[in-house]
Amino acid sequence: METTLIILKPDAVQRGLMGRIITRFEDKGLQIVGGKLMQISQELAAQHYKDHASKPFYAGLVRFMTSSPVFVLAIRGNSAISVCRNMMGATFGSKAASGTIRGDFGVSNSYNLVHGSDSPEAAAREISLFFKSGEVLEFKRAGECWVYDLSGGKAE
Ligand code: IDP
Ligand code: MG
Repeated sequence: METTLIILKPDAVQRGLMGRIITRFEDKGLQIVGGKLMQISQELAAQHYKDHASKPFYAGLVRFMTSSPVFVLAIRGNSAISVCRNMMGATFGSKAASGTIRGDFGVSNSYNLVHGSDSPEAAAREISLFFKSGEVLEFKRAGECWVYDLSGGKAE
């Protein structure tokens, strides 16, 4: 099982798309194990996007991400990191395939609705940036045995 950090970016919150995007992750069988509406500070944006600091789009990206509230989620599931990245689609809304979140809800290259961790290391780092200890929960879902084949003792 993996847990990944998903951010519904300011455009998703302002456009009233939070529910529809979260529903996609729930429909897939992924488990929401943390969530909150928050305003990202300059410092947090800089830490989160530190690998992009030298990119030409960095200043605009930080301005965008701090411009209005975001909804952050911790999402758990089998291969959750790659499953969520595939559901998000390519970075640019104009290039993202139909059927993906970015492909279905936008055409902008920078206002692309969602962030998702891209590796287990990034997921661990980003979850600890956005959630305090105790805010990401561990709980049994009633329907877990119909989301996964648990007959062999692990989730298949
Ligand atoms: P990702 O979000 O698909 O992982 P990254 O390359 O990590 O894409 O870029 C982080 C974010 O920076 C993107 O989601 C997008 O909002 C923004 N971004 C990336 N490349 C560009 C660009 O060329 N122009 C404008 N914004 C960009
Ligand atoms: Mg990235």
